[in-house]
Amino acid sequence: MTTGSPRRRDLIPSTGFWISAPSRALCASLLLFATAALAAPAAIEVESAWCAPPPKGVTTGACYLALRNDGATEDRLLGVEAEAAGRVEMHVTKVTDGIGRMRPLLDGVALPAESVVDFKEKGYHLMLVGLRGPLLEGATVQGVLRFERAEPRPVLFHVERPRAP
Ligand SMILES: [Cu+2]
Repeated sequence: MTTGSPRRRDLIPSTGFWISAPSRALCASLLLFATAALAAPAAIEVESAWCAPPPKGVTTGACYLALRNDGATEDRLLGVEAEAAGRVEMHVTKVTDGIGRMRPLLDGVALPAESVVDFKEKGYHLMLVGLRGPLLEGATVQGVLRFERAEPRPVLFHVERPRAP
């Protein structure tokens, strides 16, 4: 569960050094650099990433992750790649009349500013389509997450049985 996940901020190391008069101009330009760095799109942090082991012989697999956007700007998960599968789709499952149906999220998944999007809680999942081998419990799946703003980042999914809700 992700109850009470810490809203940890990335640490910005302070530079506590004395400033002599001739270096003030240099310092001012360093300050400009620091401001530009802060204005860049914040990295999206992966809080958990796991795949459920599919039944034997099934060539698709469902994976889940929780993504934390600490930035002040909304971002969007646009795509996922994984070597273990031919392609990775983003799906949402909706239960109507007791039957769960999933449909693709063609526009990706919005990651609002300063919040966590937990796929499991929202009925979202990543669908590994065309698995190249069995997804066995205890194994890991390497992938890459692509965003609208943030840089692409690697992700490691752990194959494990779903935890009790
Ligand atoms: Cu699906």
